[in-house]
Amino acid sequence: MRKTLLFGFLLVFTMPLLAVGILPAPEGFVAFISGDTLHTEWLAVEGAAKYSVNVAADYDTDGDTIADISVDFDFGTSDRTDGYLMGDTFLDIPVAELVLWIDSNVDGIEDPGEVFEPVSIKARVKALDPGKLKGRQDNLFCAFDEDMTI
Ligand SMILES: [Ca+2]
Ligand SMILES: [Ca+2]
Repeated sequence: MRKTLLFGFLLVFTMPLLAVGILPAPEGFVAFISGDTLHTEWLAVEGAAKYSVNVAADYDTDGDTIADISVDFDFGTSDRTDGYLMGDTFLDIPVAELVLWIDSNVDGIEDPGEVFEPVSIKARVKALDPGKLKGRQDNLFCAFDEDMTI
């Protein structure tokens, strides 16, 4: 009798945990720059509601041609403004959104020498399925594609 009760207890309280699905990393990820746009696309992940594209951009802020600052950007397909669906498996990111501004004199104005275009970027994507009892969305990213020199 006691064992049965314990089993029932465990079943009820572990069900939400069992329902937590960790989505696999998307496959077939491709990223390339076309004109002023970083184009990314990948294969659909079953169960994914949307996706998050992570871009790591490197900047040369002292003109020695060697990158010295790296900045991470995240772009969600749910934030897209191109009219497509958040579950669609591509995302175009304007390279202009990857510009780094270091306001060195903190005047709120882009002074000469404060604005930097990335010298190289790389990108990756992960699938998301947020919601109640669906757990943390720290799903796996695919591997970074190769560095793209701009
Ligand atoms: Ca440098
Ligand atoms: Ca400034």
